[in-house]
Amino acid sequence: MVKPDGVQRGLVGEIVRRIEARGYRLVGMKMLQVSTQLAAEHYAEHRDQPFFSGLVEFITSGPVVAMAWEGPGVVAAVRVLVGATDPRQAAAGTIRGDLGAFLSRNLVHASDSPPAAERELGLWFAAEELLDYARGLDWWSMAWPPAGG
Ligand code: FUP
Repeated sequence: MVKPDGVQRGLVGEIVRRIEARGYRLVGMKMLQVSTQLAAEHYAEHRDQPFFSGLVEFITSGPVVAMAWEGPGVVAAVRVLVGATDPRQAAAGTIRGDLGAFLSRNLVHASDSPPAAERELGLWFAAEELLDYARGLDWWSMAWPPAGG
């Protein structure tokens, strides 16, 4: 997801480009104004944290762009592309390391495990909003990897 700071800063295209260029397939995408209820469900694991109310306030402060990406190893690979939670600690070359500002304005959210991705896709998308299709590119970028690759 591109968070409100990414939308406000005009970085939606740059963020999509980086994941797309990595070879993964975009299978769902929408812009929405997040409700307090969806924000609270999404961040349920942080409910008892002191930063929870600020997190909900931020994520509901303006439109976000929610995305679903598909391909082998996509969850772990996108976490690598995104970088460490705090942009000041994130490696150069990552989305947060190159473009992020600070911890509570870190541009993007990415699911941290396949089960989390399943849960979050269920929260953010209706089944019919996730598309099943193939691209010619997939043979080169993500399907049939060579042994060990
Ligand atoms: P990440 O999975 O990298 O997005 O990070 P977390 O799920 O651990 O945290 C979710 C969001 O909470 C972060 F994007 C930023 C915010 N956060 C704070 O504002 N303060 C903290 O101390 C930790 C996280």
